[in-house]
Amino acid sequence: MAHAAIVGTGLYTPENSISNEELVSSFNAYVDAYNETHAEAIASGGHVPLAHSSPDFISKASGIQSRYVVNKSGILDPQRMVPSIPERPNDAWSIQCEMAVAASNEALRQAGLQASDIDAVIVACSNLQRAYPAIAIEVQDALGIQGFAFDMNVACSSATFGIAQACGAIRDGMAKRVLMVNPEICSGHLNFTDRDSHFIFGDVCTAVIIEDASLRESGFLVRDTKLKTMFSNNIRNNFGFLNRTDESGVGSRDKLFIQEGRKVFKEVCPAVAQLITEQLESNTLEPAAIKRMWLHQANLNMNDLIARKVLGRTPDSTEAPVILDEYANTSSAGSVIAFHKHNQDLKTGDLGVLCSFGAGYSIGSVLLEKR
Ligand code: CO8
Repeated sequence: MAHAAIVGTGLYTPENSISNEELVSSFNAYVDAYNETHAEAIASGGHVPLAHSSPDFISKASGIQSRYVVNKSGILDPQRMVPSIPERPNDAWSIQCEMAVAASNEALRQAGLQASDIDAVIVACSNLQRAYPAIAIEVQDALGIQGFAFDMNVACSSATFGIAQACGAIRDGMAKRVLMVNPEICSGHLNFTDRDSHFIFGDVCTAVIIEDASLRESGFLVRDTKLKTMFSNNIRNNFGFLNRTDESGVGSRDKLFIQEGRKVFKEVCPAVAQLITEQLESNTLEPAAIKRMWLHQANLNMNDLIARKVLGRTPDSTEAPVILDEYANTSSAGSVIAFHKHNQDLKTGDLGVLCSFGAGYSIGSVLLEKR
């Protein structure tokens, strides 16, 4: 059976970045306007006043300093608080396709491949802009790729689960090379008027090319993949095609991202550390054998805790690189950005773990060996 290797990665970063200060300033203007509009109801106890957000809280609680977004003006307009992304005609590339093509072209260049060398495309991300036709089939067409394509969604774990599916397709002989892309437009599903979560997410796209390992000696061999899911309502998004069929007036907030952040933190960290530890044990590896952990980028304190639990000591910044300070949580793309930016110094035989975790709950861990 064929083994698979990662032979190229690509990253598309939107031009616009929003600092914590900019985000909080527009949020607080929204809060002031809301409280003024509802002053009478607030005074009579009929309305709870909204509280200001704070850049200090955001950086301390999450490690996030800024985020890239597809559209900045709509998010920062206190009257709007929603990105402005005009719908495109059906004969134009969708925005997710456009981001995917940009990231994929970099991955193809890095791998020294042409689009015609790819046999399958997987678009794996937490928010797909339409039900069908699949964004992956649009990307396949835009790049001129033969073979087959499909979309999949495992929220923050979409990329690691996507890599596992690509490895499976290669092992089964369905493809020699798979392009796996993560166009994440998290700002479209984020409630920018919600103090608890308005700072969490950013937009980006990553691409990974997974190839039959017998085709070259370089890249990162996929030594093992381990996937796990456990049902939880603590991270949830109820947006869907049945929304229009309910006329009971259930609040629109519920149709965006919601979470119990504290519970997520408490429940997910030990589960991730356990899964990675089990993966190392089943591969007869000591934690000390791991040179790098490219972890999901949701929260700096979470990553510190997971890395400490796995390694049994505090990791240095090169062992568990951080990109969420600049990018925020980009859902499935986060660990791939960390991998893309921080793998060039590894030497032949070095081992690393690419690991994601998030809604579901879902956890995906890919054990990689530099060739
Ligand atoms: N400014 C100032 N104060 C604030 C703010 C704010 N913005 N927000 C909350 N506070 C206050 C609270 O009111 C609270 O005050 P008090 O103690 O007086 O009650 C205090 O700060 C502490 O609040 P929390 O307990 O909520 O704060 P935490 O320390 O827990 O930090 C975090 C909040 C950062 C959210 C943290 O809990 C966390 O990161 N948890 C893990 C979250 C996580 O990893 N989630 C993964 C979700 S992503 C995923 O799976 C993919 C989803 C698909 C993407 C969808 C795109 C939109």
